Amino acid sequence: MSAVTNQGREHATGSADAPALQSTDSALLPSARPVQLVDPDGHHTPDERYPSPSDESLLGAYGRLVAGRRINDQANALVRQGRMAVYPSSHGQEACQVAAAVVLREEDWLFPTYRDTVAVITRGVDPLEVFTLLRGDWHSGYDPYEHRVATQATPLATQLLHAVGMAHAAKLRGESTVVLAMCGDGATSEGDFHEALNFAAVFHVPVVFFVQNNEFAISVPLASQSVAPSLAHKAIGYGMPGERVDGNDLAALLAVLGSAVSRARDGGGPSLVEAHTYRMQAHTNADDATRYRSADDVDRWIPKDPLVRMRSYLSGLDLLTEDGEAALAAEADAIAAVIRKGLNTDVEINPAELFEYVYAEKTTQLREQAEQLCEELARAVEPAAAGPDSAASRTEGNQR
Ligand SMILES: Cc1ncc(C[n+]2csc(CCOP(=O)(O)OP(=O)(O)O)c2C)c(N)n1
Ligand SMILES: [Mg+2]
Repeated sequence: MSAVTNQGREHATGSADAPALQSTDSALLPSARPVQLVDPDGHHTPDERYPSPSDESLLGAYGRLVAGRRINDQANALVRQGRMAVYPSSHGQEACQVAAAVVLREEDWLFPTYRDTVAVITRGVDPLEVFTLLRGDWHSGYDPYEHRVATQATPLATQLLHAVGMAHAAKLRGESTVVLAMCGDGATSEGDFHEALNFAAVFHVPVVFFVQNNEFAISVPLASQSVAPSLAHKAIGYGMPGERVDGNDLAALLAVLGSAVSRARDGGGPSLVEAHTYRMQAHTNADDATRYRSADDVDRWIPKDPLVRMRSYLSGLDLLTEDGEAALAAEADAIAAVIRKGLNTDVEINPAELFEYVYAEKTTQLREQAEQLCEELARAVEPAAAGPDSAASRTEGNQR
């Protein structure tokens, strides 16, 4: 007895006649070593399965890499200056960020995590709208539909299910949309990760799961998170291909993610790509990474920096001159200046907006909470008339 799934694989319904594995199954396994096209010294390391991206696309993506690093540096500075509440930096992971955005077409969708700000900006979202969220004064600073980028998700792995739903809908409508869903190594331990991958595989939807394995989930190292041979190996358990890639090699990322996206667009179904990279900085500004890892561990990753590597590679081919490099740095500085100016401009906050746009119609509890807050705010203002020692006049004094 056997049952046929929508992919045509036959499953035995009795253990006695369990089917033999198909000869193609081992093709679902990832490479023994992460795919690399440019080594840390900037030398080309060809891989017959993945042709190198064109010089033009590499140079274009390198410009985004320079901007991405500058955006991370600027955001960190703004946090220290108290202009932004929190920033999960992708310093050192910028090659993953840039590749995830540039392999997609306009009609595709990107589902990012909280750490993927550079990917969101590379996809075209206005940096100031992105940072509005991280400043903490709006629900989400950008319209997801404008550039087809879902809101950045803080709850781990929830976005993977949303991404699969989006891909499933696109398939039912007969659209050519591909969805790229990002998550971290820690998120692969979530039940939502399992549900998303299983659903995607069974319904054969056009989604690429992109795991940035930066070796930590806050303070938890990967070894305490998973003992799978690699995170990419998890794919075969769902019946989809998994691949591993050097997450600090922009060329390899463009090739591997580009191939996964094309496969999904051509009806090949979902796949999982694991990028091996490293979180060079603390989890966020609220974390002290020196409590759980040594400076030596971090230093070992400095020579693998994605930016330096691509610069050496492109300079070695005479594709990048000093003038070209200076022009890219100036463009990145201009983006940083816009971010700085925007975040140094004080905005009027209306606390009552907290309750708007949560539901089309407010629930009873939400209405009560909104009324309670408005009453409290009004009470804080009323005693102003009572004299110079009142709470309101003290508040006013503090704001000068
Ligand atoms: C469902 C859920 N559980 C726990 C948390 C708390 N939390 C926030 S970030 C994080 C670590 C995630 O690590 P990883 O997925 O590797 O992503 P990274 O921060 O390294 O990019 C945890 C446990 C959360 N945000 N959501
Ligand atoms: Mg991680």
